Amino acid sequence: MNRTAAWLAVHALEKLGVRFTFGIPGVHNTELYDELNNSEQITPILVTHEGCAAYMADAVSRVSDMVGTLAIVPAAGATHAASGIGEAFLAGIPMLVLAGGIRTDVPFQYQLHQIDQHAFLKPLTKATFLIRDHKEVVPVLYEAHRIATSGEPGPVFIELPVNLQLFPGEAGDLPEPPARAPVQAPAADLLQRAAELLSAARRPGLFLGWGARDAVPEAIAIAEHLQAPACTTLQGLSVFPAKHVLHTGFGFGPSAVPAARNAFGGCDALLAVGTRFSEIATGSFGVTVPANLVHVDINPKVFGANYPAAVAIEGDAAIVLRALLEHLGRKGAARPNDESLQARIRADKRRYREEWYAHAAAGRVNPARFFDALRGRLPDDAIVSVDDGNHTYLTAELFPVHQPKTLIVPTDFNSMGYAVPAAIGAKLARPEREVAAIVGDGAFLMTGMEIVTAVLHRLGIVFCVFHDGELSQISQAQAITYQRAPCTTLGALDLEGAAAATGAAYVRMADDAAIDEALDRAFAAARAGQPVVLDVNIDYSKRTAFTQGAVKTNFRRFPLAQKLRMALRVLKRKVTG
Ligand SMILES: Cc1ncc(C[n+]2csc(CCOP(=O)(O)OP(=O)(O)O)c2C)c(N)n1
Ligand SMILES: [Mg+2]
Repeated sequence: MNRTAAWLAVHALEKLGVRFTFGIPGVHNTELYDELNNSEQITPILVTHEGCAAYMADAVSRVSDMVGTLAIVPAAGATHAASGIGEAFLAGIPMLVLAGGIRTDVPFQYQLHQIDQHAFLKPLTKATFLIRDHKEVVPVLYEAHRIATSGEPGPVFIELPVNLQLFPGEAGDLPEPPARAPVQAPAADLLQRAAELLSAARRPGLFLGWGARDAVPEAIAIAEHLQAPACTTLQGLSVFPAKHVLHTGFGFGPSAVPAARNAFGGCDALLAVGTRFSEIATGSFGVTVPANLVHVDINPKVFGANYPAAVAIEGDAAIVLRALLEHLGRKGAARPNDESLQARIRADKRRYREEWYAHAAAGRVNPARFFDALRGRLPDDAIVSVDDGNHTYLTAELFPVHQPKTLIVPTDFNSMGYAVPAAIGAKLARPEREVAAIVGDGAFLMTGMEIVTAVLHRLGIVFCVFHDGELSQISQAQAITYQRAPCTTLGALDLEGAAAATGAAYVRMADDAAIDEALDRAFAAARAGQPVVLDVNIDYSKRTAFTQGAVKTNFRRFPLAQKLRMALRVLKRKVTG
């Protein structure tokens, strides 16, 4: 079959179930865009910046069964997209990054956009491919998709030289996408040992990451069987329903919310699923992990990386947990309802909220009241994207999440600018769902103009901008450590102007009294297909449990001489200003 590589690539993407690509055309991929434009299945979405394209693609993968796909120009497109590719890489999110490539059929150097894209993207991707021949296009895209979606998922980069896109060539017979390889069953002896450890424990607990997102019923069944409290990582906030009596919240060490801190106090066996015990998940490695750690993950490299596991089980979370539940059942009946544990969790949660309500700052929006009202307006299956900053931890601690994959958040790569484009990607992938973004004003300045894309496609999303005038997550830590906060005060941001500039509606929420009416107006507009900038005059004067815990944990780990030096600096500055 004689075809251009542009045609072949679109054919393969269609076969792989892709419905959207994200990016910006340029001379190295206009041929590809012409074929995308011909496709009945795929809509190419034009973005304002390729970083946003990557965040959108990431969100598509996180909230649906599709694999988020980029169609970008080489070099400048790839470097712009790199933040979103890196986010997906460290978060285990599948992505296809399809970039044009310089001509391979001419002898010239210093071509436009000529860099070694593979060297650049190697540390941010699971694999990179340079297509050399028309025959390779379809099989390479299938292989890229297989790699992106198998094991711990991640981004895969494919460079499609422009000459192959422009000129037809012999492609041979086109294959169908290969069937997925069957997932290995976990070893029975490991399951047996894990079941022994967990059922013998006095106070077992569950720690769940994003890797457990497709194993929620199994995780619930195990928590109930053992009457074990269940906490989550930040990325995994949605993998255990906050409504459940055994749900304790984000984290379990000194940086965790009180319900989790107390419930995991004497934890003597931990079942950790789909988490790598990375820095944020562990509150800067401040957690105390019991020797009896049962660690389940699809990526064996994570075992023992930070905390030794008594039993490490490699495999798909749902399959392993299903089998583990069976082994637990053989060890004995489910434990009776632990009323006192459940009552303590309930009381701790209530007290923590009351602490937040009590911290009232006149003329500002109380974060707990804001999240109460937001949760009250959103159905459980609504999707919320979050950015990176103080608002992230407020969301983690105060916004209950009830269904898997309904809260998406940048975590280990920790890229500001995620929430606005991610909400757009999520709404495109799941138009039937309500979608909101929680974004700091600093992060909004990075990618907020992408709202023009939401307006263009009539995507009714409420972008809740926590407008405090600062890069608060950093300025709070600076205030503690340095008694001053250089370079974290933002210039004045006119959000009404930003809304007008992008074509979004604008709603201001000045204080607690305005919460209900502002949310009603914002969601009414969004339900009619109108993107909305919700300007939240948020009160940031109370610190989250996470920020307090993480600052303390890091400080404690400094060498004594450095602790003294820093403490003296703080004292001196307190006196001299
Ligand atoms: C791309 C990038 N640059 C810098 C940082 C460091 N950083 C982490 S949180 C934060 C503050 C974010 O400010 P804002 O968006 O206003 O959110 P707030 O903390 O005020 O809620 C910064 C600067 C980062 N994570 N990512
Ligand atoms: Mg801010």
